[in-house]
Amino acid sequence: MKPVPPLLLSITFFILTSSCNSENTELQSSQFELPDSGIEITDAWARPGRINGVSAIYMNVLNGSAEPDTLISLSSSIAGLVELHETYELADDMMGMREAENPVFPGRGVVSMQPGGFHIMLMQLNQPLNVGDEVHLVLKFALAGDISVPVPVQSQSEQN
Ligand SMILES: [Cu+2]
Repeated sequence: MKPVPPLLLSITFFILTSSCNSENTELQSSQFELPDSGIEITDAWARPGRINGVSAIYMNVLNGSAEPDTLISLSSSIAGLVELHETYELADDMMGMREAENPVFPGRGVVSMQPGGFHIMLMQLNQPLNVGDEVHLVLKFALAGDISVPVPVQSQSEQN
């Protein structure tokens, strides 16, 4: 992975610290209705972004299979680079982010991507993302295969 330019980091610090929710990246599966098998995505949304800039996608990933599944790759036609990121605490309440080292989704479990936790990072946007637009994202899992998700662009204030 190439070094992240400082501008990107400063934007992201703003994004990540604007809502801190880092505790519930992995939720009790009893709060969700798991599919009988395979992976289901719910409540996906993307932040607005500028051309050549960055955005982030949040969602719940429900794994209905008894087996853990691994995310192999991510792609979207609107971004040059798409990565699964995790956030971590730097010094003095600053949050950093990095590519998730071990993108495993537990069997019969839910991983909730939310601001301040896991997120799907869109970089090198080739078009602006405005509220009301839709992003098409493809997640490739080792077991579940390709999952194509339409992701609405929303403002943070729509999320409650
Ligand atoms: Cu990120």
